[in-house]
Amino acid sequence: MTKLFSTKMGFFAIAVVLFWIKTYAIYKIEFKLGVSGSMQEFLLFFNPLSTGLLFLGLALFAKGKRAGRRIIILDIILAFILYSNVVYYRFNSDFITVATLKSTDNFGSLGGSIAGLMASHDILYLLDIIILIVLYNMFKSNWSTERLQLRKPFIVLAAGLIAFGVNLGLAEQDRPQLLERTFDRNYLVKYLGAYNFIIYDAIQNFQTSSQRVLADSSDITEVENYTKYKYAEPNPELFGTGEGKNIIKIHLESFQSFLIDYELHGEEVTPFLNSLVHDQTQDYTYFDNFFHQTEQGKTADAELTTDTSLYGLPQGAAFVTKGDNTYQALPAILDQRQGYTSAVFHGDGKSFWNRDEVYKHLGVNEYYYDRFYDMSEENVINYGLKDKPFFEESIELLEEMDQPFYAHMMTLTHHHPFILDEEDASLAPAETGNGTVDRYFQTARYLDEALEQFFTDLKEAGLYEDSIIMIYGDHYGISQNHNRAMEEIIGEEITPLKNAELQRVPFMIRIPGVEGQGINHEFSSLVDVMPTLLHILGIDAQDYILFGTDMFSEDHKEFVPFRNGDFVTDQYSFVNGIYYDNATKEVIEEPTEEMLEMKETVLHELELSDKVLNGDLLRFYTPNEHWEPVDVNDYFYGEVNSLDKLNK
Ligand code: GP9
Ligand code: MN
Repeated sequence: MTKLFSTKMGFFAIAVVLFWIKTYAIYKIEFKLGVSGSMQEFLLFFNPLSTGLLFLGLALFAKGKRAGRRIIILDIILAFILYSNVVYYRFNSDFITVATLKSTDNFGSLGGSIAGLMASHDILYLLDIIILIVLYNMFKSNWSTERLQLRKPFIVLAAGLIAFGVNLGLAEQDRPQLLERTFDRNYLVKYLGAYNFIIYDAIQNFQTSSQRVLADSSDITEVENYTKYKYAEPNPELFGTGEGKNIIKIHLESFQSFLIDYELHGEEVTPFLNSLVHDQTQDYTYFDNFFHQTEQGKTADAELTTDTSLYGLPQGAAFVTKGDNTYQALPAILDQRQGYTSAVFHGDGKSFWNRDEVYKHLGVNEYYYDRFYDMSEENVINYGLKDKPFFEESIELLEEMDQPFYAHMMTLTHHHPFILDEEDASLAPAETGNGTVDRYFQTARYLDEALEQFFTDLKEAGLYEDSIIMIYGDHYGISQNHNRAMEEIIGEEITPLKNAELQRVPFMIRIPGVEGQGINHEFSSLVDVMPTLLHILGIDAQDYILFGTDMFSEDHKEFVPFRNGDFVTDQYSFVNGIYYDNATKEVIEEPTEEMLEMKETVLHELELSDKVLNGDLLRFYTPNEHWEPVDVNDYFYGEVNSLDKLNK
């Protein structure tokens, strides 16, 4: 033993092992990372190793005893960083990011109670450093004053890089596109570790800031000219009909329109939703040519687009990479113009898709996430809370809200890989032999049942009759990887055009006191939701930078850009560089001038939307005299605080 400690490399090895054990212990004790499966468990254990080798290894370049001292100093710095996260997490259930450091309120909200967040057992987190200091003092006299042979520190760093490479490779295998799409800070920490997350976050922040710095106030003019030109006048019959009404916006996870009226084993899959579509007495208008436009940000893109009428980005989720931007979103506008209180309800962790940060920028007043719900084992499946308990428990929260409210209910169970507990399945799976596709119908049925119950509860609570009810599907659930099975389901070959057609998601709306139109065939999309709703509430959409247009307007523009530049119109579609006739499904060999122009318009529109997000251009724009920039310090999402408010 003495011999081992007495060498510098021995001391270094002990420092790495202690660092490794401590970091892993802190992960297990302090953070709720949602680790499931042996691979994730292994990666959680494995990920501190590369950090230990790479960072502590830097000290090995120093001469003599100094190397030992540097190991200790670096270890203290790493410990300080991790411990700051521990304290922050105890209050915020989230990790520190550059964005949170920039917004002082995140620390202000600790209310000087950092000391209160420290626990007596925390002293144990210093144990490794104390051990190192003791060992250093015992053995430093044995160390030569020379530098190590240069090869040794390089070998250590190379080993650190290899460990990191293996870590990243396995993480990407378990969670493809982890770095590209980000998902959740919890995921990055779980897979790559708290330290690598900091580096990742810093790089991402740097990229975002540099794009932002290059933009200036003249850039918004081009965008404003375009959106003002595209703007569609409100439909006078509907303008203002919903003013001051509560709005209940229901997000149907992964729900594609082909499910509507689909029959499996001779049964309707979603009888309740079908009844809203077909029963004229229920006063719904169902848009059967409505499309999603999401990309990698999936749910987050759908949320962004419906609340801001901007497109998601071609890569990553704007909710994450542009979470710190200025937005002029529905929740803030409705609050400022008509005194609405907004809330999002979702049975998943609060930081997924960076919601706990970006919602502040959208002006969301209340955010009810997993901690507000009973997350006991029988209530949870897949990503989080099952839809039935989700809706059941949300009613109580809804009843307590100040009115008028804008409530966004986000379902979750009908999400890939579409799993249900046996007792929740009331429909047998399909029989294509492709598990994902076969189960898709079962979770859709479960969602349909949950929704039906929710409507009954809303009626009982007196919240249904006089509320605007808006229902939309966020994006596809069945990707092109399942084309073979899907062909069996729809009884048709899935051509590129058919695949574009399958990107239809439902959109339906009921305005109290206004007769529903039944089925409306207008070609429309997520980007149109915000201007439509603004007009229903009697707020002219013209002042705002919105890429969509009012779906009820005579001038509504019937083209739907997809995020990759493809698009569909009411007459023809452009997919993978080819124009198709919607009616005949034939390729259009010689596209007209108008068709070619439409392609340019779509690309231009997407480019302008990207400019808004990348340059954070809305910070330069004042829509009208009603607009007050959102101050993120006015918003706080936490169990304690919000429950207190509720109790009051
Ligand atoms: C996660 C949930 C699903 O909270 O909203 O997101 P998705 O994977 O659909 O983007
Ligand atoms: Mn989704």
